[in-house]
Amino acid sequence: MIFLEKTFLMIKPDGVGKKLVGEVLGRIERRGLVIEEMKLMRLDKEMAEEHYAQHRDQPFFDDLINYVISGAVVAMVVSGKNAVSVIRKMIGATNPFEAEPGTIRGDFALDVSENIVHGSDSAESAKREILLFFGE
Ligand code: D4T
Repeated sequence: MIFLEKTFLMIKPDGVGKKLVGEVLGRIERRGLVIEEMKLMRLDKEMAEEHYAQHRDQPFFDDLINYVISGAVVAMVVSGKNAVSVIRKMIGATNPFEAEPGTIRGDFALDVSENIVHGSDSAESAKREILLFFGE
């Protein structure tokens, strides 16, 4: 089934710090997806905890929050055919050791906590994350 859908993508502080914003945007555009909304911003602790609420009980939660508030991020809404799963495939596996070459993490990351980008894992997550970041 083909769904025309929206997803949320965030270039994390290490992606911005490594000057990979243009690289990530280029991949999204060349794939034929559309950047609907985008902003460079800094997350505060409250927003970061809300975004990662499902991981609240994980041992890596505090490190994850401190990392994601440590620098600027680029938040965006991306649309296109099956945008949620297409973006997840373009990002690659959470563990960069398992991310295939050709994926963003497979090409640019070697650390499970600092892994360049976040993409919504389902249409429901996308809706929640777009509401949190863009209020719509
Ligand atoms: P995000 O949500 O950032 O796109 O990553 P994933 O969707 O690919 O992975 P996730 O939700 O399972 O993990 C969220 C976030 O936590 C970091 N993390 C994860 C970590 O620091 N240590 C770990 O052991 C795991 C599993 C990385 C991504």
